[in-house]
Amino acid sequence: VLITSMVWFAMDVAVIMYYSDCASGSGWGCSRIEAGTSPAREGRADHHKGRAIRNHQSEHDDLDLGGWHFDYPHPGSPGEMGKPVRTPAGQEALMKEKFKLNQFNLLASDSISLNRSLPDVRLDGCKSKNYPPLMPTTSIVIVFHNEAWSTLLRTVWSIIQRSPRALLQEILLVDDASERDYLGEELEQYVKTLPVPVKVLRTGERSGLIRARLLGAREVTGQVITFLDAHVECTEGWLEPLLARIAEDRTRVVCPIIDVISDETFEYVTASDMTWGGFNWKLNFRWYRVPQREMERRGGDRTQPLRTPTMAGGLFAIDKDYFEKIGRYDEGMDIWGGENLEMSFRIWQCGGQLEIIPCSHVGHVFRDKSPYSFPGGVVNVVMKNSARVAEVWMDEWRDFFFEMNPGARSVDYGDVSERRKLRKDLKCKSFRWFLENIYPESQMPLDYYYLGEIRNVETQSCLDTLGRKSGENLGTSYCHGLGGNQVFAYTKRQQIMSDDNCLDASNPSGPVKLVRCHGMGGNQMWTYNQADGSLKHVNSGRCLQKPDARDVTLPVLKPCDGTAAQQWVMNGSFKW
Ligand code: LR7
Ligand code: MN
Repeated sequence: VLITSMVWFAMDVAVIMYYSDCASGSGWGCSRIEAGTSPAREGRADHHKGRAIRNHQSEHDDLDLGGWHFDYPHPGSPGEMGKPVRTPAGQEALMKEKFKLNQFNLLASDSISLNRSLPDVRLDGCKSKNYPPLMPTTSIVIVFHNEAWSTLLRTVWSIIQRSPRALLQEILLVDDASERDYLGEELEQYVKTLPVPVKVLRTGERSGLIRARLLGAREVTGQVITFLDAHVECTEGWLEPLLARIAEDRTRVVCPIIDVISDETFEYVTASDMTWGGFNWKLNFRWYRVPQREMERRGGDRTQPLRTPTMAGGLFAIDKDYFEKIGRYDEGMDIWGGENLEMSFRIWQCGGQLEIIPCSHVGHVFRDKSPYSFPGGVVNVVMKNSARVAEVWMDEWRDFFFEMNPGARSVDYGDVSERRKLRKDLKCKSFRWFLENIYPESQMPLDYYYLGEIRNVETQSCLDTLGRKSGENLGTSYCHGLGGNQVFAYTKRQQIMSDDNCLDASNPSGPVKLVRCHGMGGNQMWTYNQADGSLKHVNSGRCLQKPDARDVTLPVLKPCDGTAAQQWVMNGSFKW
């Protein structure tokens, strides 16, 4: 073991030195790898300067870049060091047209070299960390549907450039039935010229990212599977801290900090290390600020792993055997969505740990819209996947999802008995355990009396957030019975919640507002009297009343008088 680990160590150091040498511009001259098109297509094979030219350290087999050599960073080339790319004057129309292909600025992406340089964005404390000499190897699985050439290959090149060769077993590209010619034979030829093993696998028919990843995972020969989206860029030192956490404990599932690559300019922008993953009542994944208690658990050290309730889903590493043991993915999920929450809940509830590793940074092209089709319709697909998550993992808290999306009740979400069996076989803990121990800050209250619409007896209108945000006024409107903005929970802590927000009145004669729930009582405490239907604001002693003539959508606080205007019905199952 000692000998092996020494060899490993030596290789790592050599590899890391090699790459940082290149990054600092010293050593060998390096050529820029053109982005927009594959060398094969445009006959630019000159970037591949012949296999005979090997690098200075060619005696180390693991350092052989197969004849590729870099001029690095590439002076004068767009986007170097993660800088934004400006669209040249006169190209705006073309830019707009090409944007539609992938919902990002393809013109910009195509102008940036495939092996562009990036800043080292890590905290200083990360740069001096020592990692175990013996670490598992990883296979990287990247699934894609109609991905652009330049973003896909820049993903691959960023891995090649910035991963210690000894740790990188292979890259598996899983094509999920793309309809673009260059992703066919041409891609297969291109990857053969790369200095690391890259395989192209194909699903044959559109199976969605979840089943495409399952296909990739089956072919993995490394000890760890690292999943990445197909439009990312890995930065200096991204891989070692991920694998180190798994080397210590194979039940850890680890994510990098996901930085932002602008969909407009391809600028590399670092994301906050103070956010983690949560979810709302609709079961959308959302970023939230890391609470103080987690900062304290880490002793205020921002380089320490963060125990996140959920993950975004696209970028994470997991031990291969653990992936199998914990139930891979839910094969019943289609196209996109939900699988990230499913895996997050499953990991925590079944004894694993989910972490964000702040020393690992990978950029991702975030976009506003999805560029591809969703066979079956985007709403149905995502609702189906989320319904499966709710049904299998969330126990009674599944009601939050179904109240918000009454339509999901009639979606055919298929058979979940296998997944429920998995939960039982693995002796997984309850969703209550998850909320109590992992995510006490969750928007889903632990104990609540009521969940549903709140209707005024006189007007027969319902309280409605009208889709407003924190800090804005509460509204009312015609009761539509469609959930969403008319769903409220009355909690054991006497809050009236709607997703992230609570009804809050800081001024007894002012409007009732929606404010982020703080859980400290105060202006967010209400007493509901089931017998007379009154909703009393505790601090002011006033009662919630239907809107008056001045603003017909704005409920008001008035001295309690027991009239129908102050009577509210919480209809349905009221749990006292
Ligand atoms: O049918 C499909 N087949 C595919 O192969 C649909 C998609 N895909 C591929 C696609 O080409 C891409 O490489 O799957 C990958 C993810 O799809 P994106 O990039 O269109 O979606 P996204 O970035 O919004 O996806 C986020 O949420 C998804 C929920 O299913 C997945 O978990 C993605 O991996 C996830 N991406 C990230 O976590 C990156 C950070 C985004 C955030 C927050
Ligand atoms: Mn993505």
